[in-house]
Amino acid sequence: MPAATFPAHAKLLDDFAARRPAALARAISIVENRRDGASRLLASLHAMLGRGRRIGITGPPGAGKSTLTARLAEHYRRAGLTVGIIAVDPTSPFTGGALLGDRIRMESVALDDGIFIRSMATRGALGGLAAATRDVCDVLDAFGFDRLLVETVGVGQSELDVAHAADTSVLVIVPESGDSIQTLKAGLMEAADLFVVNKADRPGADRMRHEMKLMLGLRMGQLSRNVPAHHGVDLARVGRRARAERETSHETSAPSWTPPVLATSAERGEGIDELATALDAHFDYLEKSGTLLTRRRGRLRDRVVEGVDRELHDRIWNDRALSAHLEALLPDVEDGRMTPLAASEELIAQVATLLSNSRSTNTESEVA
Ligand SMILES: Nc1nc2c(ncn2[C@@H]2O[C@H](COP(=O)(O)OP(=O)(O)OP(=O)(O)O)[C@@H](O)[C@H]2O)c(=O)[nH]1
Ligand SMILES: [Mg+2]
Repeated sequence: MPAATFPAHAKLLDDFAARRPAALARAISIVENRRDGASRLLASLHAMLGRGRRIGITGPPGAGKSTLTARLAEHYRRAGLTVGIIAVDPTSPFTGGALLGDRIRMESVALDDGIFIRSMATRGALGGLAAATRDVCDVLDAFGFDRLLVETVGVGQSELDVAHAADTSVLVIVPESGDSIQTLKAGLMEAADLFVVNKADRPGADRMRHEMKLMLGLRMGQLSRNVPAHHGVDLARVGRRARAERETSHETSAPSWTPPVLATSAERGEGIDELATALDAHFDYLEKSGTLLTRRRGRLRDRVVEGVDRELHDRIWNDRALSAHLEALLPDVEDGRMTPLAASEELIAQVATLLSNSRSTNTESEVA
């Protein structure tokens, strides 16, 4: 089914195609706030996706993620690349930190339309933030940004979701992170492709880096057998990682990736070139190993499933007869004459009829 353009968006899409910054900002607002036509707007942009490299930058509060992101953005701008930045639920506002606050504005990059920055607040709904972030990322990608940097604070499930939406995930820690490293959500460690010990100008950075490598080796070492050494940026053998759930296994001749542990001092701008080189090397690995395709396909699969779940849920629970049936069954469930499961089954039997009758009645509504 071709995506019908929301009439009000015809001009917006023209302006967007002409790369007008105002159109970008408007498209993002529509998508982020799930305004009318948001799904169709995204659908119109779908064919333009896939150019931008998505880089997730996550880590504990105050680790210097924004500063690092700003430095990386500067690096990319110097290389002639455009950069879209999304800061998810920052504890300190993006503009308040070193980013774009002073330094970048000083260098008049703020007026540079090769950089776009958006801060996003946490959505109420579970999983909503990750979805909104991904959609805004799509808009930036469609607009043509070469690099998409997504900063998330914290080390919990929503960060994990955001990490999974990136091509490359960077976990930023600081020399003081010591104990908190032990409590990092296990999945976050496995989801990270690169580790950065920032604030390397502070004491303990080398030790932290060493411990990090050691821990990676422990966690991933046993998975490393028969995997050839990576020729890239990593200087140490820190063990191999498996992403069984995200990637297919490759023959031993396929390129492999050892997550490097880098050191940066974002404030001083040290280690940024090395980080950018490591990011390039990782993307190179993703392409050559076929992992980019499997990762992106996995993300698309998730979205299709999500769409089915949402659509089914809406169709079912928007049906008055079904809701009435549910209410009618409740007294029996209350009195113990019927189990909740039996009631569910009775409703499901009705859902089957409902779905076969309601086919194609929804083409005019918001279907992603
Ligand atoms: N010493 C030192 N301080 C740094 C470095 N990088 C950042 N900082 C400082 O650390 C503080 C936090 O930096 P941010 O970049 O805002 O950190 P963040 O991780 O984005 O913070 P949240 O988004 O609030 O979680 C600021 O005062 C920075 O100036 C560094 O390399 N060395
Ligand atoms: Mg920040």
